Amino acid sequence: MQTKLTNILQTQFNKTIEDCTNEELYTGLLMLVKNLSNDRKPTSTPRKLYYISAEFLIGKLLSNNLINLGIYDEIKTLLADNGKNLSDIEEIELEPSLGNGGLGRLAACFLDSIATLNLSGDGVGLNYHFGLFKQKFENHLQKEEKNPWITDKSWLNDTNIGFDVEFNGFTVHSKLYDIDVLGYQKGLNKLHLFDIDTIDETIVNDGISFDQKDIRKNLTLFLYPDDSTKEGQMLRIYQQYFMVSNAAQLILMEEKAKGHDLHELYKYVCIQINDTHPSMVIPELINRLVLEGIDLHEAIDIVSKTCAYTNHTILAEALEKWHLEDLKQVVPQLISTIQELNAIAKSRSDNKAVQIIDEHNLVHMAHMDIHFGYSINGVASLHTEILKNSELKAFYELYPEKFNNKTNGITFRRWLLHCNHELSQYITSLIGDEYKTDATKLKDLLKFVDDETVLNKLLTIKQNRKQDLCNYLNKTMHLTLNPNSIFDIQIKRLHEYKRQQMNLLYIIQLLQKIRSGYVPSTPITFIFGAKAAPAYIIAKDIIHAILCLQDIIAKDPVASKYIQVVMVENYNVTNAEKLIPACDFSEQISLASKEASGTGNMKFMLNGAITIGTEDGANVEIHELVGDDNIYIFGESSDDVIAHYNNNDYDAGKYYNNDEIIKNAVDFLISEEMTSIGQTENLHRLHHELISKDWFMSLLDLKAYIQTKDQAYNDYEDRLAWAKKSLINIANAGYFSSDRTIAEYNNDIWHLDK
Ligand code: 6GP
Repeated sequence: MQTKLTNILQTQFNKTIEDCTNEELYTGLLMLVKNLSNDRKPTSTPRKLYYISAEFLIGKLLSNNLINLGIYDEIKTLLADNGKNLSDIEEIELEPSLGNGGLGRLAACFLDSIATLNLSGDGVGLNYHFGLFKQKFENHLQKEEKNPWITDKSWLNDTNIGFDVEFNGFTVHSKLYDIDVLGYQKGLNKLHLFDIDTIDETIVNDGISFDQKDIRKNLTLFLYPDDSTKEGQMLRIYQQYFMVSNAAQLILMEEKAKGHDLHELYKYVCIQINDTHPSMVIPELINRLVLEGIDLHEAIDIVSKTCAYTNHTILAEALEKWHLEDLKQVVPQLISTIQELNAIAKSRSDNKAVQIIDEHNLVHMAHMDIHFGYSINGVASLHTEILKNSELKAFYELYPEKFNNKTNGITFRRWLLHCNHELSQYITSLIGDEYKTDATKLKDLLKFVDDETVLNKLLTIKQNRKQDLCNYLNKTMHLTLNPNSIFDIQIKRLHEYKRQQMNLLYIIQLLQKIRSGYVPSTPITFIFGAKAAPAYIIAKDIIHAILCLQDIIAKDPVASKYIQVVMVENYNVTNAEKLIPACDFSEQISLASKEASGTGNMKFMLNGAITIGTEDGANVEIHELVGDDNIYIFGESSDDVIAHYNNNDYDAGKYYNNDEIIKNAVDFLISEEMTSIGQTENLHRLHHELISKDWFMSLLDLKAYIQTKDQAYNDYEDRLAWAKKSLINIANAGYFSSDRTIAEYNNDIWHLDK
């Protein structure tokens, strides 16, 4: 490798490693990786998967590519020998923010595992120039800015591929950029990101606002532009159609090049529809097959045997429904096909719950996927059960054989090998490195469950990561944290169902307790990281309240000795990689039934944090794996919660009025102390929301949450007992490898290798 790298640097910059700047070294390493991936054999299986997704939250790629090529240690040492530091070089790379959260990060983990299992499967998505947005805090409020990431030298490879995509009255020509997806030790697939040349980055003026009308200029500027307005919604339809029309054309182009008979497309191709954003691929592909001379009903049959759908949420607002009229305005060519699909659906069932076009002329995208796809899966066992028994019950009755569960997973390359080298090396020293390709081998760690040397070493490693995090936050955000405090972390998108507000209320009641004389045994640092959707008002109010509380506690001479609140700015994959290994307490406190799976919970567990959570999503499976003693579970069950919704009997006011602790904590939001540094309007709105509506029932579980947390902090004091819990969590995390998840997708849905 040394010669390869020095040659590149010599030709590019006429410099040695030692003389290069970090920027030059980054460029050199980028070129080295691209050369090595050119030498790798592209993955090939009899069938090929196209994973279409509006989001791919890939994170920085340099280190992961070095790991997957097996040259990470060598390069790190080589650089160190020349006075250079690989982590400084990593900082040069900009993180693309091509996703919101779980769904997008999952897609990225999946691509890594698909390649690693040597399965042929490419991602298809869009090349958003400014991603989601960059979050800034100003006056305790979230501000959004554009988040440019495309630089001259990047992982994007130009291709000469492009397609005409037709909209109502005009046509755009796409341009495809590819990113190589390198599997661990073997495997090479592609992430295809479509764009158009006519995008005008200069039309973005204030923050993330721009003129939404000229599609040619704005189509791929941002991921999910604000859809609280009509124009925003229309733009989203344009984006979705652009994505799937390109996908369909790419698939047909590749299939024809391979000489396959399009009548048998389903034998060679499988399309995974990642939530409903790509659902229009169904009518689009049908139309294109018809253009190829295939009869409409045969085309429908072919596509139905090719497409499979994954559902990632039961939140009604996320189950997309587009007005037929709006679709007609953007893509009139799909309308008659959608109407035909609707007619077929009606002929299969007269149950209103399963129709595609409802009486308000809304097109239910998920319904189209279920009728005209051959598989539908949820992402954790509880979630799949809820789909079958309540949300999609009518569909389950119609097509029981289509439903299956695929519990999510994470790639251990990024979430252990890369983000916690010391832990991964230590595990290797204990059980060998088979766990890197067969994660279930982590179970061998259980042999050491009573070994004090091992337990102490785990505590030391955790302490080292906490120190690393302190250094990182100090350097990047000028925050000062106490490395000897408990790190209690909640990082995820901001949403009321995830209940950051309940965590906030816990901290407030603790502050009030400290003010009346209570002294915690060990100081606690409460860390949050979360972006709120720009148009989601209450979510932004919650961020505002957290930031105000952060200030109030920091200024309190007594409380600040024991507690600190830190809200990390611009939470993203890069800082998740620093936060997760440093965590003691992983907050997974969604209202039971609402979190489809969660994947952060798995990353924390793998890095030895202990979960405090509700019986929701994959927490249920974590609980089963580690047992009652190694997780803190609290709160009402999903059945009870679903019953509250059905009976409409949850009354937040009752909880507020009947409990002093709850009342005092909630009222603190509108106290003089808060409103003197924060915005009265926002704080009152949040207060009012909590006591009069509280749609996601944070007051319901607050008391149980307080009790459980207090118990957990108490248990933390016995350091060896805590380390044992930590070891048991790591040892049982193997199930959550995305290699396992992908093997299941392949065995049950894709069948790529046969
Ligand atoms: C998320 C779910 O909220 C999360 O529970 C799950 O782990 C993740 O998907 C991956 O399956 N959903 C989304 O991010 C989303 O946008 C439409 O759903």
